Amino acid sequence: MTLLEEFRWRGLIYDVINEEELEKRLEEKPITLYCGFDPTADSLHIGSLVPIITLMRFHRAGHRVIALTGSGTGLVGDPTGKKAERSLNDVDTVLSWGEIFKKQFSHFIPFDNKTAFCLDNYSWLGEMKALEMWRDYGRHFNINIMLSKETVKSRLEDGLTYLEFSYMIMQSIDFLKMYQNPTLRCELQIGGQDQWGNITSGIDLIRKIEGPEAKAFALTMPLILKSDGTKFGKTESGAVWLDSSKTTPYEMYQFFINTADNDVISFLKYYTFLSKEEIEGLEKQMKDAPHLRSAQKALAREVVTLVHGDKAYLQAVKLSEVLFSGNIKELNSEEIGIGFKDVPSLEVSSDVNIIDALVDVKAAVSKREAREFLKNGAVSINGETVRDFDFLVSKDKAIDQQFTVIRRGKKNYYLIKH
Ligand code: 383
Repeated sequence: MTLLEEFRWRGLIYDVINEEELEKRLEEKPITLYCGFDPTADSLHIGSLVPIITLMRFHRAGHRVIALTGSGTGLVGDPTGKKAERSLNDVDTVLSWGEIFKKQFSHFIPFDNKTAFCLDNYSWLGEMKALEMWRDYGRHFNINIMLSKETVKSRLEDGLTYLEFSYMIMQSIDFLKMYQNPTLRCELQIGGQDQWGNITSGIDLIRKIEGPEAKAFALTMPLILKSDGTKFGKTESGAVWLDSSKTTPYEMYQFFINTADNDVISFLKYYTFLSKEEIEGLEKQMKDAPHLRSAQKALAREVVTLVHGDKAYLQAVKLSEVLFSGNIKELNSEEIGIGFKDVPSLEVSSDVNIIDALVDVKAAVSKREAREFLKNGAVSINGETVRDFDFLVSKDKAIDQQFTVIRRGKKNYYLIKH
């Protein structure tokens, strides 16, 4: 399989410019390509992961990759897909988020300044004079063409500012600059399908400035859709971030382990480096024994290991098993802090009676209900069923003298912090 054939099999290609030529070009000699990411938050999220992994696939296949942090463009804000103008972030904030992005990229891509580069468009856009922008570049942009791009068209009714309108020009300048740079000679830009208008406008600019013979390519990847039509990448508590202090490895593990059967094979193709044979094997296992969820387990294992490493992955598996079985005693306080990050919790300064604790942490609506739960054996404390109405929730019995985990029924967890 050629690289593009593999991408096609993985469902990674939404659109390509000059597909045949690109196919030939990739087989001939290494190409340089880039993908841009605007620092609009203090971490990359799961939506950035497919383009990052795609850069990794190109790099592993011997091509040269550029992960471009868009601190310059991030100060403007891509109107693509946005219903209204976003609030502008200040320069220091965007630059500091950009630094975080670079750190996160380097976790995935071994930047060596020969085959892999980590650049920031602030280094050229930040210095550009307004007159240069208008005279050298602006004059190549035809308003009619700009207006016909989907991202602009869709915003005309609601109002699009001049600042946002000019975003496309900046992204085009990036492609041109990296194309012109003799050590980079970047010929291909990749991005999600939402980026098509911005990428093709860059190719037009390259042709206008470098001549009609100039060869530049575009490849877009499909937006990830779930088979049930709901948005991918969001959990009840918000986006799935790559920063482990925002989304713990355990939460990411849970996110992927809960992938629907209808989605899991395509996600394995997008998100993992598992081979066609391995993925087809998992597909067969899913058909033969769907209850084992081998495909989901493989997906969660591959992604969590890629993003957070082996140790965090193993801890996430352990947490999942313990939370399922209820053997809370197997956890230490660090694991409890991670596993129970989002459960209802209560801080106490002295020992409390179990019935009061159940009511205070909102595991029961009344003392009467709390007694009922205890009587029925529905309550366990640190993994052991408690029926005694006089049981004391105490620091002494707490895990690492810090946490008491209350479980009510099969799935409801509560945390008492001592
Ligand atoms: C900036 C300067 C460039 C090239 C690209 C950019 C960023 C681009 C953009 N991308 C999105 C982002 O930053 O806004 N204008 O959040 C997302 N990307 C990638 C992918 C995606 C896109 O970072 O589809 C999802 O992740 O292209 O929405 O010279």
